[in-house]
Amino acid sequence: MASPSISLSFLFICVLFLGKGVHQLEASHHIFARYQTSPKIFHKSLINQAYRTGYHFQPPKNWINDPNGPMVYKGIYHFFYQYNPKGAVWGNIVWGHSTSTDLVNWTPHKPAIFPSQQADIKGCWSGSATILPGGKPMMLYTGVDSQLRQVQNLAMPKNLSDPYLTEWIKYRKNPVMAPTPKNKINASAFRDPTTAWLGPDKMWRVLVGSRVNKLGLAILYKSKDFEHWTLAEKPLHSAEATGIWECPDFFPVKIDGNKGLDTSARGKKVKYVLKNSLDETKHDYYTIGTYDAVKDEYFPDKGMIEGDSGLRYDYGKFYASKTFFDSEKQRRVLWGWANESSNVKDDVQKGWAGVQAIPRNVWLDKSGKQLLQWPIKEIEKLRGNQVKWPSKILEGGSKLEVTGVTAGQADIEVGFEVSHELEKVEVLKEKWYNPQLLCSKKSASVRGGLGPFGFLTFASNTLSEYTAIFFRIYKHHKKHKVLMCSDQSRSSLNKYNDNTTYGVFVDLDPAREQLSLKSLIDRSIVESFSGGGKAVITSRVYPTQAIDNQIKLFVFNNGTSSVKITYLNAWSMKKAQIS
Ligand code: DQQ
Repeated sequence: MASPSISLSFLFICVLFLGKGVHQLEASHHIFARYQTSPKIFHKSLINQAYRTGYHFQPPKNWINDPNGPMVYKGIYHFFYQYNPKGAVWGNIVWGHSTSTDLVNWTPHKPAIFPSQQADIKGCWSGSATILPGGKPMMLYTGVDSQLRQVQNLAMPKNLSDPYLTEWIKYRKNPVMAPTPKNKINASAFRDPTTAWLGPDKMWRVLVGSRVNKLGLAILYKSKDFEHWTLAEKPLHSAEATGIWECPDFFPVKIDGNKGLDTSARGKKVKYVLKNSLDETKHDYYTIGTYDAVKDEYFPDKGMIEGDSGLRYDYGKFYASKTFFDSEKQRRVLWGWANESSNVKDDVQKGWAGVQAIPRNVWLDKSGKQLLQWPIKEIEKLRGNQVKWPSKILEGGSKLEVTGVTAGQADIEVGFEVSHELEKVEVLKEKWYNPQLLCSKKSASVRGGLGPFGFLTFASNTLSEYTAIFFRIYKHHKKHKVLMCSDQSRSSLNKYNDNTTYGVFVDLDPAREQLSLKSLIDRSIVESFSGGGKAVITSRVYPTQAIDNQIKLFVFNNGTSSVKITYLNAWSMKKAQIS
């Protein structure tokens, strides 16, 4: 029988030959030609808009997408992002740049990387930072060259004594990785280099996302000096029927505890995470597995699912994410882009599009079967007015308003106990195995045995609008299944938004543990964490009546059984200094 490495390299060579190497932009990078000019809107009117967020990262105006090259340098956090300086739609892409001392408040700088060489003249796309031994940061990023080929380039700070690193220079000999007739890499699907890591042979390794037909690939390159890169014999990993892998991310996690690890860390108590962003569905999925640093192969653990129905960081709007190791606080921090759900015309009119989700700590759950995520601790410094409820019963068919906090800009955490009512749960039928479908059919207004119960966020006075974040409990093969939903069917009376409802089954046992739910609410975004970070759903919503001080927040239970609220803490969230 052929060894796995031989069969994989054979597969790689075969699939490269099958690739067509078309030199054109892929469909997702749609250019809205008539919107590539700055909107004639004054900054002040931009800032006071109802949907502009108060504490989520966004620049003063225009379009943003993927997080790029996050890192910490001399105690300063750097955040770069895909930015269109000319409009509120995708195009003219440069690297915007901001710095921070706390990942909450940000100082904007001029764009760090913009088209200036033959190798990036048609766009400076996504990439990652690597801190070399000795502390020098290096950026590897995708350039779209004069022939519209995607190539990988190198940029470095001009002045290392400036902690804000406002000037960036490019390697004279860019590109450092390119599609050639010999390597047969698909020139329109070759992008988004990861943070590089050092192998046991002291060689750097980096992944670049790609595809051959529908086979997603993490192409591997190696280098001794970070300047000269050689294509490895085979990709680190590939998976059928996933389409192009954008923005791959590959990093080690400890099997015990929530401390982060440097990307080059190895050891017995270490597992690996490979995350890929699927262009076809705009979902970030990941697997957990082992990495053979000698053979340079990654093996997902048994039971891990590749592709769209696999594990996801977020089951809502969250894409092109990237982690970095925060050496100041020994944690791994995840950034992800939450695109708008409004239509292009509305985006152009408001003069901006896209926000970044609140950075999250990520670490391995003690089951070893999934990651956990939690908003970085620093965000709590924006907490203002607090409301605290004693434990209470929430009868079936009732709701309680959470007053005393700014409902449109808040942080709310609740614990629910349901063990006393578990005999009332409904049986999960086979046709409902798809959680997103189940959430959209059984919206918050559909009464169940146990659930729906949770929050009504962005609720209007008359409940003509609300975004419901809730649980429903089912019985399935003698076990319980906990469904978490973000129901957007009633989010806005404006029907021109994408009101997709999201859902996921959360690995919780309601017989033994309480069900926790936390939402970070911020004017047009709600990020909800259940089970201490086991499942996360981010939604973008644009109510027409529930805006500014008209927004209300409720805890509700629309099931026929009661649930017990064991604790409720809510805070108004202050505005962060961002733009
Ligand atoms: N966005 C970038 C690409 C990346 C895509 C272009 C993912 O580098 O593949 O703006 O959103």
